This record gives sequence, structure tokens and C-alpha cells, in this order.
Amino acid sequence: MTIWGRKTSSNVQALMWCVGELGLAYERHDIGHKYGGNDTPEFLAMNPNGTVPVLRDGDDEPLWETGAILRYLAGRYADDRFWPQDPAARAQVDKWAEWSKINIALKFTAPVFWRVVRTAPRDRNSALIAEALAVLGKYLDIAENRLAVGRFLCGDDLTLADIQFGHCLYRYFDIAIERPDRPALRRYYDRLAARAAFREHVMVSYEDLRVL
Ligand SMILES: N[C@@H](CCC(=O)N[C@@H](CS)C(=O)NCC(=O)O)C(=O)O
Repeated sequence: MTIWGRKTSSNVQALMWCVGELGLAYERHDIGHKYGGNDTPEFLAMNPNGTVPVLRDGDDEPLWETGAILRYLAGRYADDRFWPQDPAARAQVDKWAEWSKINIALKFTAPVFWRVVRTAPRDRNSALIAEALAVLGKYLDIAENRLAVGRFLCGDDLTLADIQFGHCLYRYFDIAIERPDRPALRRYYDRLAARAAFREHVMVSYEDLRVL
């Protein structure tokens, strides 16, 4: 399979972590941000949004939207623990995956990460960052309660929900922000950081993105 997207993109990181966990062979091209290449007619023909990641599996039509790509990979290549076959069991995993995309990824990346790392120090608005962290914190508290009773978001096994949730945590724990004590979340993050695929694809330097 071929993947287009720079490894500093959080969405590419989610996808690559999944690919790594599933042990799939791939070829990845650096596209987006400093590499450009996402505004060419060829790229826009694959993804009219001009965003990464894009995945093409064999001769299939290219896929975009990270959530859709993850579900495709899980449906085609994962075992029942990662992405249950039974629709009711799968919906429970999907519920947490969707929740993570909407309430963690979207409420962390632009509102917090961009304002801390992708904004020059002189332009940084600490009130807005604090406000965004308070919104995010409400959802991290839900995750904290959940993770206090299970090793992963949906029980004892890593599932697709953990990919959508956990890929934000390297940056969350690494950037210069106030972090309330959430011991179960921290233990969960340490558990993820012990996984080779997470270290390779998610714990990636974001210095390229920093605005000075
Ligand atoms: N909803 C899309 C969002 C894709 C997106 O916004 N990707 C960002 C990187 S995380 C992008 O392409 N940015 C432009 C660039 O890298 O040049 C998804 O989940 O895949």
C-alpha cells in the first residue's frame, strides 16, 4: 500500500501507528507542510481537500479521512480484538474511536498544540490556551475514569479506539502546558510508549512545525 503524508502530521501518525500495529507493508511519501506536493493536480485528483494522509491499497480508489482509513485497515487486516466482527461489539469500539476524534484530537491539535507550538511566543495567547485546556480536560477526565478500570479504552486489548485517542498523547505530555494529575491516563500513555509502533510513528519530533 502507498501512503502520502509527512510523518509530523498527527493524522498521518495515527494512520502509521495503525499500520505498524497491524504489521502491514507500505511505502510512504513525505507530502504536506514543508514538503508541499499536496496542491498538485495529481494529488488533488486523489484528495480534493489537499490534506494528508491519503492511502491507496493496491489498485483501489484512494482513501482520505483518517477515521475512514483506519476503519478500512481494521476491517480488512485486523483481528477481532482490535476491530470486532460483531456489529454490536464493533460499535462499542467505534463509539470510543469517534469520541476520541471529535473530543480529543480536534480539541487538542488546533486549539492547544497549534497555539503552543505553531504560534510564535510573542503571539501566544495564554488565556485562549487555558480555555482550550479546560475544554479538553473535561474529556480527559472521562478518559481518566475509563482508564482507571481497564488497560486500554475498550478493555484489556489495544483497539482502533486507542489509535484515535492515544496518538495525541505524545504531544499532550511533551509540550509546555499545565497538566493536572491524571494517574491512569499517565500509566496508559507509558503503556503506549512501550510499544514499538507507537515510538516509531507517534513519538516523532515536532520541531519542524515550531514557529519561533
Ligand atoms: N479530517 C482530515 C484532516 C486532514 C488534515 O487536516 N491533515 C493535515 C495534517 S494533520 C494537513 O493535511 N495539513 C496540510 C499540510 O500538511 O500541508 C483527516 O482526519 O484526515
